[in-house]
Amino acid sequence: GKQEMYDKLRDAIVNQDINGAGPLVQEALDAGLTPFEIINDGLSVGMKIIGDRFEAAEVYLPQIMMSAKAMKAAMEILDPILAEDETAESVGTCIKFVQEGDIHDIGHRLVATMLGANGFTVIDMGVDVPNDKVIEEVAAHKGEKLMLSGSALMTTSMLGQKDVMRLLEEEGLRDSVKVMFGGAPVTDSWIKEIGADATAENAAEAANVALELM
Ligand code: HCB
Repeated sequence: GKQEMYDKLRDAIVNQDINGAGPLVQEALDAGLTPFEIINDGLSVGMKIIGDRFEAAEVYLPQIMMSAKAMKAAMEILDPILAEDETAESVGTCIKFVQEGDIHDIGHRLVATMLGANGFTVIDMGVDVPNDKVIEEVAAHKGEKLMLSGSALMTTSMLGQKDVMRLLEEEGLRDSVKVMFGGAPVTDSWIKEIGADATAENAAEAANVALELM
């Protein structure tokens, strides 16, 4: 059944099955699972487990990197399918980036994929993006239905989010854009403190929150 397939997908990430992840995703699609189910109930569960094990010092960086590669291989199958699903009419533009000093891009990519699949036109600025570049991009899209989604996975890089908010105010851009920040260290109280609009626990929730904000 479905749960069995979810477990296999989860294990492909946990067990760093770089060669097997892609074919397994194809098998899941052929069995009728949706890309959303594959990501939310399978792959992401595996990534969460590997993250927790890393924090408990049960696995080390090389293993994490292999899990990340397996995740990438899986998403290479899903990304084009999710892109096809995009509705003709865009619900808004989303500028998506990872904070300067931070190269963690797995969650960032998942959120970008989900937003794209939910009708957003996503501008993916990638990782390690300096704040002045982010502000420039926001300014370039002023007047559009606009959303900014930033990720930070480290407590250090998260501090840069506060600066983004300050710069938006200074440049008179705050009212032109909705701001959603995420990443493991980001909390509701942090969002309140820096004056952003929202956060989300995972990619599926991020899409819902983003749609509500628009
Ligand atoms: Co990295 N790393 N890492 N790492 N890494 C973390 C983040 C630590 C927490 C692990 C730890 O030490 N406990 C830690 C940060 C400590 C801290 O500051 N509190 C850390 C560190 C320190 C480092 C290095 C410095 C190396 C080291 O340990 N010495 C180095 C940093 C390099 C740099 O950025 N300059 C480093 C490197 C790596 C890699 C390369 C091995 C690998 C990244 C591979 C890649 O991304 N391509 C990696 C990984 C994988 C992790 C952990 C294990 C998992 C992160 C992850 O991918 N999670 C992580 C531990 C952890 O987080 N538990 C560890 C899975 C995704 C799906 O979740 O939270 O990213 P997510 O995203 C979610 C969610 O947050 C939300 O939706 C996403 C999808 O569901 N979301 C948003 C995310 N962005 C959003 C934006 C929105 O608008 C809304 C929602």
